[in-house]
Amino acid sequence: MDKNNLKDIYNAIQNADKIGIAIHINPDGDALGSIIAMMLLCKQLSKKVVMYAPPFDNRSWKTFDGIEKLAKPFNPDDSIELMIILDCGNQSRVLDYDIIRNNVKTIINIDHHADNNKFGDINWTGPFSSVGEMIYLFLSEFNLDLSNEIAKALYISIYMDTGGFRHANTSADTLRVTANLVETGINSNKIISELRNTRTKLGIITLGNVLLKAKSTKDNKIVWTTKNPNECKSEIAPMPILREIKGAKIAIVFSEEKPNIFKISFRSVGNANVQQIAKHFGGGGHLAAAGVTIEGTEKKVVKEVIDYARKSLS
Ligand SMILES: [Mn+2]
Repeated sequence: MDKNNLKDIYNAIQNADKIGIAIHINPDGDALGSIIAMMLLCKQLSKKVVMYAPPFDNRSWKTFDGIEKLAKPFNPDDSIELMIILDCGNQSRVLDYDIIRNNVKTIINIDHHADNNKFGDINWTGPFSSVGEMIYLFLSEFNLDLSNEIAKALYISIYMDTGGFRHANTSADTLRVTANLVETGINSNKIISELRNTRTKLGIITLGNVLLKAKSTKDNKIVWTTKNPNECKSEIAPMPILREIKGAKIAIVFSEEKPNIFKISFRSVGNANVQQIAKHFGGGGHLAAAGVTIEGTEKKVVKEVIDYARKSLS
């Protein structure tokens, strides 16, 4: 780990009076946990902080209740000197990036996506499980206080981005960091329960319908399913179940969010590189988790993507 970047980040924070923190569009658990932890850290250092998040639906993030009111889209009138952008592999992930760039002197990019393009003035990127894990390392490097609130936010970051410590990005270091978080006295069992036990009966039925549509290649190495626009409105996640099909190397969910607009999620089970598949179609992400949005009929989109995924495995 290059500790120079950490020192640069720490100094930039210390030298700024008013700091903005931004996360990606459609924020996930890592983005939300990270922004809260970073906000609390900056406050510890007596900074004025403004959180920026694109408008998002907080239904799946009850545990972050209120953040959608605290965080707002960027406003140049806020006179931010330093913007810390979390969990974004490139500028297109950041709402109003160009306006931010034109109005903020220094941009810090803290991220763990393998394809991060180092868009910041100061960049700290690397193969960490989550930005939450990175913020923990930052905090411990400068002996900042690990409050229960910060520990809880970081725990959620790591838990969500490692799929509950199941994905290949769960390193020994990740678990050591997590152990330190749990040691603060946070109730990890309760946190997990709040995160996971949130299904509705209708959600379960919709999930069942989506799973009924599951298909696979003959060898089961590629498995996929589709969600129609109506099913996309329901908060269901077929991926974790789909990827558990025995022999699966790549799992794909085609979500038709609007007619003929497919948001496609790829997950690798093992060492298949799905980032490269997403990239081929103009998307991006991690080696093991990537995505892209494509326009076209279901038949055409599914065929093109599955054909290419098949080629990538051969
Ligand atoms: Mn992340």
